[in-house]
Amino acid sequence: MACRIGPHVLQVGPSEDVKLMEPANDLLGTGRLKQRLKEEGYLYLQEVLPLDLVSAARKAVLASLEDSGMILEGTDGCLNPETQDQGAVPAELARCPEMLSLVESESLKGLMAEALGCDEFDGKGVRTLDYKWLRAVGLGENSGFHTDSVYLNKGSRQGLTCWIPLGDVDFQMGGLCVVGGSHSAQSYKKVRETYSQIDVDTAGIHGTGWFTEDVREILAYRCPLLTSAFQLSDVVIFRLDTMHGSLSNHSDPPKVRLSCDTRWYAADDTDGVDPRYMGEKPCGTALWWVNRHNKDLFPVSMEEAKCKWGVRLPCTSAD
Ligand SMILES: O=C(O)CCC(=O)C(=O)O
Repeated sequence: MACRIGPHVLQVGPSEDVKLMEPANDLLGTGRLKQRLKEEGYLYLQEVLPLDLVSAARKAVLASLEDSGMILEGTDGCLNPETQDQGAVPAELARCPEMLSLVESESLKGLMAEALGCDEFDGKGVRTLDYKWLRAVGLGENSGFHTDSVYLNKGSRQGLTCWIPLGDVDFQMGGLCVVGGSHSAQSYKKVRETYSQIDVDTAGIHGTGWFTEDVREILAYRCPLLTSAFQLSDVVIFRLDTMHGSLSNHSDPPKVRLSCDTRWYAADDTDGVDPRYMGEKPCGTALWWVNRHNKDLFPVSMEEAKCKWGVRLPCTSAD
């Protein structure tokens, strides 16, 4: 079995560079999810969301993308080859009624309360950011490797991301890929102490905020890349300091990969949540986002920053 990350083809298997995520369903209801997160940096939970809610959210998003011309009508997500900007989704779509019914559902709140180690596994124990990161990933696209802390650094560091595939996502379509143990491995210590502490708004670094798009650089840290073929109603929950990215979408025929990243905190976390993502129309890191390639405002490159931090591996020299 093979997958792609950028230009690189990688094999998936127990003794390959990319391995399969270990489901944690056996721990549900035992009060041990938080401990597993601490040990592994992620939780893969299969078929835990109500199917009707995920299907309705997928349907609503697809209908909107059909209207916008990104998707061909009646094809369950086949990309329109004539659309240039394949990944663009309007921010409001992430908060349409069908999406909110899913991403703010009681079942998801209960799950996140359990993952955060709240006393009661219900919605009262948790807070979620109002902003939702809905992704429509087009052909050839993927997310580079990063920790979510760099985008969420103005709130508690104990928050969690819950990644929700809005549809089945196989290795060709390319889903989430976490770097197992990156939240605690010695090899990532310096990265955690430097890169993961920045805030993209204020770090002065141009580009995407991704640590690297080059999977070879990640492999050099000797932590396993973990992914799965995901199914509608699965989730992956991970820490703000867990390095992750995604496999490239090389589906054939080309289909959109839909997913939504949601962020969660314990309601009694006194460090609070990042205020940039709260409210009716949260600005998030929009100021950085629109100017992120402006080198007058953000003069430093990620490669220069990595050299300064002493985390640039010899194998990543220009080639
Ligand atoms: O879905 C992706 O491509 C990346 C997801 C991600 O970066 C996240 O959930 O924080």
